[in-house]
Amino acid sequence: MDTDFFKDLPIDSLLHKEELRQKGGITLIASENYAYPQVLELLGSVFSNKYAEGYPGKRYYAGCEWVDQVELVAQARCRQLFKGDHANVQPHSGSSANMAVFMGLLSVGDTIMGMSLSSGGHLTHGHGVSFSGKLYNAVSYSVDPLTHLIDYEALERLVEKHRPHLIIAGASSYSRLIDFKKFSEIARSYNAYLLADCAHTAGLISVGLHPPVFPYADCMTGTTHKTLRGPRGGFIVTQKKYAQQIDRAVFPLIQGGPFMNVIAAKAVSFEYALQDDFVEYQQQALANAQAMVSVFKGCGYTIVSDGTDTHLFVIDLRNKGITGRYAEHMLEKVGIFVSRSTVPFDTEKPCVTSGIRIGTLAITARGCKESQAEEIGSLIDEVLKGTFTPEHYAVKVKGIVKLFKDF
Ligand code: DSN
Repeated sequence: MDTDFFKDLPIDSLLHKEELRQKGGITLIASENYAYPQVLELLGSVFSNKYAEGYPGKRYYAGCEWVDQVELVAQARCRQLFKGDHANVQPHSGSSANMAVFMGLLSVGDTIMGMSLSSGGHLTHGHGVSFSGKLYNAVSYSVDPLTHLIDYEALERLVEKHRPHLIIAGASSYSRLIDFKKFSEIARSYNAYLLADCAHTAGLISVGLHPPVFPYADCMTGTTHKTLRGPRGGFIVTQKKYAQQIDRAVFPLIQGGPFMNVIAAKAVSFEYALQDDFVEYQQQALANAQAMVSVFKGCGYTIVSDGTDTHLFVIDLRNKGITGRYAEHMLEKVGIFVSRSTVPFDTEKPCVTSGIRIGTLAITARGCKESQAEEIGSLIDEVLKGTFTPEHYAVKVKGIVKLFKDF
């Protein structure tokens, strides 16, 4: 086959359609963002061709001179960003980063304690369908039933009862700040490790809009494709004393060859996050989320925890008589993309749910300010009321998107 002229027509056409979908719609999926152009370029670069099992200076392949330097730069920037002693930038995802921490610090069968899925936790925080619930004895803590906030006293009572070896502080759909200092005081009192899962909050933490992880946690995990606008991937930052255990857990215990193209792209996203103006992007994402929350409250929606301190929030739709799955579907039909989400103590199945999670990272990357965020909030309310046809609302979506920056 002549690779110069080969064009895979079905895939090429799907790529084109996906690009149109992303450009023509309003993405409010809290875990998605538009990667920087340099990130996309590096993902398709020759770094993708290189095998580099091992770590800089200790590889199992020849020809790693340049990728070694790439990884060292990525590690240094990651350490600087989160003020930790040691960084591992090889995890393929946030889930693998969490797995490496468990495998590095614990023995199979040990007790872990994380936030329950319906309160906002992640599958890897001990859910029964994930390795975390299958290999470890998982106990969950929930948020307070009235405030939907973490109740640190209740958490401590649970820790006292179950004596976990590791506590996870962090979430996928908890919209409030997490007090890592308080978590660490509890963890220290009961001789437990503290893992801060900052998959969603990494960018906010890096600019000081969220309380810091270090020196409180033993390990921090994160992802680069959400607040950091980098490639799809994970990373771990640890205190020095765990460096070797964590590195060995990532490779060779759970992963093989690192994705050097992704690591190069991670390095670029870390560098962007180290720039002075990165704080403005994070502040705008936060302001947009808060502006939308005000609109939804004005339209009679219930917001889990009554607001947000981050780029995301969850709407409890039970008083509107619709499920999260229905809302997600109605919005998708008009070109607005959100994800259904459980709400605290949800009685619906995780595939149905009683809520939707909304995040403002992607619209902020496209230049959206508070007034547009409010307009989008009002439009979502109209779509969910369903007075007019989806076509009617799709035209309104196009009108909003026309004012967005390209990406
Ligand atoms: N699935 C991601 C999210 O949507 O939050 C977390 O891994």
